[in-house]
Amino acid sequence: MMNDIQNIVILTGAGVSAESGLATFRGFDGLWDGHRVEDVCTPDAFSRDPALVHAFYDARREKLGTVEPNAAHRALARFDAEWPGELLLITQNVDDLHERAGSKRLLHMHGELAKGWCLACGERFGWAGPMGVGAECSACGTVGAVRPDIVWFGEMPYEMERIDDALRRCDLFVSIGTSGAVYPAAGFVQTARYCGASTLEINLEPSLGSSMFSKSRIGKAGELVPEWVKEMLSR
Ligand code: BJW
Repeated sequence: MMNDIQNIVILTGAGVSAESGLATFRGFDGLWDGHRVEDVCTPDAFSRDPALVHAFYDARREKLGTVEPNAAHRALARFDAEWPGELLLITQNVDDLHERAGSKRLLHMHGELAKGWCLACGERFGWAGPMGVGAECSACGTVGAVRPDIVWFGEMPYEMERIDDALRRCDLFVSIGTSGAVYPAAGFVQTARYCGASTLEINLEPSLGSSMFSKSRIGKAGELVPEWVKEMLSR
């Protein structure tokens, strides 16, 4: 690996939270088990059956209150605190385990379970507990127009300009715990590579885009991420 690495972009997916007890999407016993993705994760699905979609996210928000950050989240937070160069941690996860571990240079490209978005006034705000179809907007007071602040299929992920800029400027791109099945995140490795960055994948198994990474470490994030952070901070 290059010795002149300064700017780093890290992408995380559901695999980084698996050892905390949160289900991944596409694994055995995955999150959509029992739900077809088009029944819960699209704007059309929400228009068709808001109660079903709210129930799916309310259950996940409730589960979030019972789990804790794991060794991978903690190591990435330590890395954030100690890495002297530029760093951007992009998570596809809608849980709050990175921030609870202490990560600061973080963005949630697919939204957050702990936020609501009012379709009547456009405001986004923190949300704790169940949302349900009768939720009232804390900004405009409209009842029944609040949806989870989650990026569904067909919607534009958040902060794409900032992400693209960071990918083009980074010296190292690291992907952790993601299957590479969902775009645009699955294409970040190509952008970073094209712009000259080294690329590293850390995953339980080779992802769909594994061949695009210059290096790959296969195993549990809770073991491999603390090792990688230790190596990087002792360079
Ligand atoms: C471990 C581990 C351990 C387990 N340690 N590892 C045709 C071709 C190409 C693209 C498209 C297409 N048709 C439509 C599209 C676009 C579409 C898309 O990608 N569809 C695919 C199905 C093909 N994408 C979109 O619609 C996106 N928007 C968009 O493209 O806008 C237009 C645009 C244009 C130009 C620029 C930019 C944008 C929006 C995507 C929204 C995704 N939303 C979801 C659900 C909402 C959030 C939620 O409910 O939580 O986000 S989908 C779901 O997948 C969720 C995740 O964030 C995302 C990624 O999943 P992830 O994290 O990779 O989880 P898994 O389960 O797949 O993988 C876990 C991995 O961890 C596995 O590999 C395990 O092995 C590993 N693992 N334990 C280490 N202990």
